[in-house]
Amino acid sequence: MKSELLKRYPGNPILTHEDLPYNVNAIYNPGAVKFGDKYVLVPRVEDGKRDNYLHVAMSDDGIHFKVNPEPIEIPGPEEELIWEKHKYDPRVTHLEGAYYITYCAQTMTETTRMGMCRTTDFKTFERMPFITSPWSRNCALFPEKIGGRYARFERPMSGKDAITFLSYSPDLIHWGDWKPLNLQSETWMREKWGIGPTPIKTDKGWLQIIHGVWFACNVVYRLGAVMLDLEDPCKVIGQCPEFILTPREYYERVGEVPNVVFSNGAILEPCGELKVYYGAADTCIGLATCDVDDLIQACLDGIKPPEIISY
Ligand code: M1P
Repeated sequence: MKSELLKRYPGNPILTHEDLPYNVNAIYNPGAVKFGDKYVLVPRVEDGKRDNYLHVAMSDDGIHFKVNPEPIEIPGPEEELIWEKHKYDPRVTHLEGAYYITYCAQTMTETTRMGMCRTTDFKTFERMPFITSPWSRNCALFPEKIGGRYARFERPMSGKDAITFLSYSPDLIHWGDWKPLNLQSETWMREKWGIGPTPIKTDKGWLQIIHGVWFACNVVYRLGAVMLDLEDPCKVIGQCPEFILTPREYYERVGEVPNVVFSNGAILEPCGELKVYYGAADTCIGLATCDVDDLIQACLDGIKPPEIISY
């Protein structure tokens, strides 16, 4: 590759703390989805106390967004709400006519598990049961059933066992039949990696954007991509060997957590343009795009089984 596949929107960052009418530390890591003719982002917003909330931001063109000043409310009983002092890293999936948001639900003492809610209008949100036990994060729901069951990816929080698993459910509540997703992770993503946005269906397979972490003297988060089998998404059919976006710009290098590009939201346009929304330095939101066919080809031309190491 001559350069990274994702190209930044020249007007980046597209959202910053200045886009909210009160004191906000950071706005970043948005889920993204098309809602009729509107573009919706669901960003993570850290207020002036560093408490984390999800908001809704809407746009007509996928570039200029207006953020609702009020955070998303997901009503529920007190014994459930104590599990989510903070909500962050949402993925939005359009599934069977509704929009599902999976998010990290974190207590005051930093125990994290996956929460989920459902909406049809991005105004009211219906709480669903927690869908993982504690210490799970990076959960993305597939936009359709696979083999008659709902499917998702998720990953334990960190450490050497931070392996991404695929699991299935008959009802979006009870999950099982876990299978590991094995990638070649020796180089730029050798420390750990995780699922990015909701998997994107293409006629050649599921396109999955991921983030990968390198740790030497400091941590660097980059973006990558893989192609997965349509019927068995644990089967990797190609992996782009190089990262597709790395922190280079000032707003990606400097911020709350320096040297981070992290994506949990992307939208594929009918013309084939892929819009990837990403958190930059855990501080603001950037947009980068590419032709989806170039990305798919880079995966299919890249690392293929059996070069992919199994656990
Ligand atoms: O600070 C970088 C990222 O760290 C976490 O990601 P992961 O769980 O994959 O290590 C998340 O807190 C994420 O929000 C953050 O951008």
